[in-house]
Amino acid sequence: MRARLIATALLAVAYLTASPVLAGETAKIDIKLFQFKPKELEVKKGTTVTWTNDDAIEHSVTAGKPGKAAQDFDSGFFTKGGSFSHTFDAAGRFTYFCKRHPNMQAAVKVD
Ligand SMILES: [Cu+2]
Repeated sequence: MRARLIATALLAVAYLTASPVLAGETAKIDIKLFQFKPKELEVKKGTTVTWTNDDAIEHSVTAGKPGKAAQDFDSGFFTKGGSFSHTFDAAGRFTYFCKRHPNMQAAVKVD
């Protein structure tokens, strides 16, 4: 009985000290016909946004603006069916673009 109590206590400690998995919200952006849809997305802090490429051509999801990439995130090129995710932990408006098609520009606004 005592051993069982100790085992239970150890399990509880292991559970409590494990890194917490925060259930953040998720949102999706489609890349279709050389456009990010929606072009302007508003999310709460902590949201994980996933971009999925529906075009049979490679695109990237790169933070910043053409000629002035930011360091926040860069998916590299990925093609049809591929996806990329980024979690927005800070508030602000984050612009991004495709490195191959500079006219593809959009933004995520984080509240
Ligand atoms: Cu592109």
